[in-house]
Amino acid sequence: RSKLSGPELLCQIKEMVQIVTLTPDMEPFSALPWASQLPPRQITADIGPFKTCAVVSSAGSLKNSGLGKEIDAHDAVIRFNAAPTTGFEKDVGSKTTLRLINSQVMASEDHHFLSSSLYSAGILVSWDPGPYSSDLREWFNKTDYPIFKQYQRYRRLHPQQPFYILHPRMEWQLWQRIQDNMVETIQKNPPSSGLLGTVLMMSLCEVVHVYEFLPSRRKTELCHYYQRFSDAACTLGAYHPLLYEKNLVKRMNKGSDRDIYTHGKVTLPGFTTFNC
Ligand code: NCC
Repeated sequence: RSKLSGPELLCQIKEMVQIVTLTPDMEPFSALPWASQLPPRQITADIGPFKTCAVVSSAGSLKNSGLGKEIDAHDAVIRFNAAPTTGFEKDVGSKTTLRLINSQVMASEDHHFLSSSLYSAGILVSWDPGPYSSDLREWFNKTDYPIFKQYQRYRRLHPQQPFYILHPRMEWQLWQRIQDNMVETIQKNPPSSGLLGTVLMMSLCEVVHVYEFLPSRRKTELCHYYQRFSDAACTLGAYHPLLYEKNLVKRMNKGSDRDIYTHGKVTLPGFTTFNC
């Protein structure tokens, strides 16, 4: 199989990965009393389009980056899971337009998802590793973590905050792009929140700058910029096909290698800005 060029890869992702969020009319949710808590419209119909967007990975290499001002200068900023801004503004900025969270964060006791103010800024988007079939009924009967129970609780406590759930098909369509562009057979585990959020932003923005997903010269074994825990698997991946995700993003990068080295910065074009 021949290796696709950057533009070909961008087209594959644009055409083969659908950004879909759950809506109240979808089965089996439509039959459930809490379906009305789901946003009636697709996230892509409600939000944006934005001119410039920043994707802020949670990598330890953001520490001492001084990228805060540059990140905040974007029209929209997406952050992940429990990544804070308070106390880290100089390096990661303070603007949070969207926060993409995995279902583990919603369910685990130590994140205090229902009560922590960390989650009250911006628009929430959540996801849970669904079955490869992407069948909603099958997923509903066997989620990885209790995403729906926690969603209902959160919505009751914060009814005004927009909160979307990604259709699990997106995970697997994106996973398929990774697999089809790699020689090795990769594990059937969904892509990381970082890559899911990057593709989500490509559908909402004209230009997407991704920070410290491809590590800069500050590359470190420190897992997160906000924690003292070290593990190289955070950057290279264990459960998620992270190394392969990064390889793909590197190939799609429109910016310079210098930007990666100094800023950990990748530039990706929004889906509306190119034709296939
Ligand atoms: O660590 P996590 O991700 O929250 O990081 C968000 C995204 O930033 C990118 N990243 C992070 C650290 C690093 N050194 N390099 C990076 O490139 C990745 O793209 C990552 O997705 C997740 O993807 O949801 C993940 O979540 C954590 C964990 O569930 C949450 O942080 C909540 O504590 C997972 N860790 C564990 O399960 C122990 C992690 O594997 C993936």
